[in-house]
Amino acid sequence: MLLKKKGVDYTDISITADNVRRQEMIERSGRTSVPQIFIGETHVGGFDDLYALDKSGELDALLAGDQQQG
Ligand SMILES: N[C@@H](CCC(=O)N[C@@H](CS)C(=O)NCC(=O)O)C(=O)O
Repeated sequence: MLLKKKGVDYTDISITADNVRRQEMIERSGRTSVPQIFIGETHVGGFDDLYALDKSGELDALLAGDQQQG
């Protein structure tokens, strides 16, 4: 909802029935909980981490950087 509110286009990958994607998520994030949020190649973490980044003002900069890279 936070990303939607910001008008960010994102892909939601369900790992519920996909062990390959689940393994990929664990390898890339080092975590097993969901969601694991990535902006470009940057691993943000879960929702708490995303919210903290927004509060500190770093989320907008990260999103802007990702859009510049395409
Ligand atoms: N602090 C995390 C909490 C995430 C969380 O509790 N996820 C639950 C599902 S809603 C989960 O994945 N539990 C299973 C696990 O931790 O492996 C966040 O903000 O994203």
